[in-house]
Amino acid sequence: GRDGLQPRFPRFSAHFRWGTATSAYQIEGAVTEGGRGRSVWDTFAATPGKTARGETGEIACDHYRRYHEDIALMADLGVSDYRFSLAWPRIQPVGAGPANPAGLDFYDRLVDALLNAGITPVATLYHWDTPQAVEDAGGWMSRDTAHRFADYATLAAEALSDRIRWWITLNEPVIVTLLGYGLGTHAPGRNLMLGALPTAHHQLLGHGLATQALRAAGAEHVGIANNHMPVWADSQHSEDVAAAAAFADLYNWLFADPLLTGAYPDLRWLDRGLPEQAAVDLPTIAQPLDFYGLNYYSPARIRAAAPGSELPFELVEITGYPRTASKWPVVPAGLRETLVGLTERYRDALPPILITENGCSTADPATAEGTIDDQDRIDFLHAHVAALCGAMDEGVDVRGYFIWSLLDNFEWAEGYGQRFGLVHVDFETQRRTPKASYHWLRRQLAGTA
Ligand code: PNW
Repeated sequence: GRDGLQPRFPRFSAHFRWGTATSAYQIEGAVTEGGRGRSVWDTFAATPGKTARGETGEIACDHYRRYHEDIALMADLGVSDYRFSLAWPRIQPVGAGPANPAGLDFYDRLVDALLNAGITPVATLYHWDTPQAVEDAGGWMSRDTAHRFADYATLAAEALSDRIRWWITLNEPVIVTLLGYGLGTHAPGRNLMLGALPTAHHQLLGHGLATQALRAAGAEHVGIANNHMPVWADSQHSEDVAAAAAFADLYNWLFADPLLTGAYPDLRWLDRGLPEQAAVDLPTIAQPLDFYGLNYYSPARIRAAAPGSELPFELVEITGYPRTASKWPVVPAGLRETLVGLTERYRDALPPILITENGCSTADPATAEGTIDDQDRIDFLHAHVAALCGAMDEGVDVRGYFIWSLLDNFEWAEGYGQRFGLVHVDFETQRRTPKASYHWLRRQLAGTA
C-alpha cells in the first residue's frame, strides 16, 4: 500500500497531550434515558427545516450505551486524553435544582471506564445543549442564565472533580452567539442579528462564575474552548482592512479579550451592544485560567460591505486551497498564524494552549478491501500538526492537540451528512469501523511510523 509514503509526525515531548474530542448531543443519543430533560437542540432539530433531512441527535452514535466500545477504540488508538461534554439536561433536567442522580451516574461510569483504560478525562460543561427550561426563561439573553450555569458547574464538579482534573467551561461561545442567537442556523434558532450581543456577555459571565464554582468544588485545571479564525483582509484598501478588523473584533476578540485582558474590544461600529452593566462583570470574567483551549478549523477573508448594510463587513470566499467535504478551505498555516497571533496579542496573560479541536470532514470512500480511505484526513492532520510544531518553534506554548472527532457524529445543522470521525459509524447498524486515518494516527502515537 501507500504506507511507506505516509507523512510522519515530528517528535513531541512525552508530556504532550494527545486526544480526541466529542460532545454530548452529537454522540450520546438516549435523549430520554435516565431522566434527561429536553435541550434546545432536541427542540431545534425537531423543528421542520432546521437540520439537513430533519436529522436529530435522538440516537446519534448511541454512545450512551456503547461507551465501553468507544473507550476501547481510544485505548487502542493510544491517545492520552479524551475531551467530551457533560449534558447539562442530564445533570439538571430543567436547569435548576439538585442534581439528577441517574444523569450523574452515566458520567460516573464513563469517567471510571476512562480512568481504567488509562485515559485522562477532559470535561466540557457546556457544548450547546442548554436545558429547554433555561431557554424558555430567556436562555443566554438573560443574565440569570450565567448564575444557573454556575450552579450546574458546582453540582458537576462536586460529583466528579475527584476524578476529572481537567475542566472546560464553554465550547465556542462565539458560535452560540452568532449562529444560535444572531442568525438562527443553530439552536435556539433566534434571529436577533446584532441584538444577540448580550448572549456574548452572559456566556462570558457564566464562564467566570463557573470557573469560581469549579475551583471551589476542587477542579484542578480550568479553561475554555474558543473558536478562532485568522482574519484576512481581501485587499490592502483601508476600507477592507477596517472591515477585517471589525470582523476580528466580533469573532475573535469579543470572546478572548475580556478573559485575558479584562476589557472588551472597542466595538465602535456596533449600535446595539453589550448590556449596560458589562463593565462591572469584567473582573469576574477575567479569572485566571490554567489553559486556553483553541478550536481551529479555517480562516476568514473579509471585505468592506456596501454602504448602508447592517454589518460593516462581508465574507469573501477563500480560493486557492483544497477544501474539506464541508467546503471549508484547508489552511494549516492559519493554525500557526492563530497560535502566534494569540501569543503576540496576550503575551504573559496567555496561559498554555491546548488545541481543543482541529479536524475535517471527508467523503470516506470505502475501498474494495472494505477499508475506509480517508487520505484527506491523514494529510489534513499531518499538515496541521506540522503547523503547530512551527508555532511551537516560534515560542508558542502548546501542551496538547485534540482531534475533532473520535466518531462520525451529528454535525448540528448538517445532520449526519458531514463525517468528522477517525472512526466511521454506520448509523443504521451502529457499527464502528476505524478509518485509514485512525490506523495512521495509531502508528504516529506509538512512535513506530
Ligand atoms: C465546532 N462555523 O463547531 C464544534 O465545537 C463542534 O461541535 C463541531 O462538530 C465542529 O466544530 C465541526 O463543525 C463549529 O460555522 C460549527 O464556523 C460551525 C462553525 C464553526 C465551528
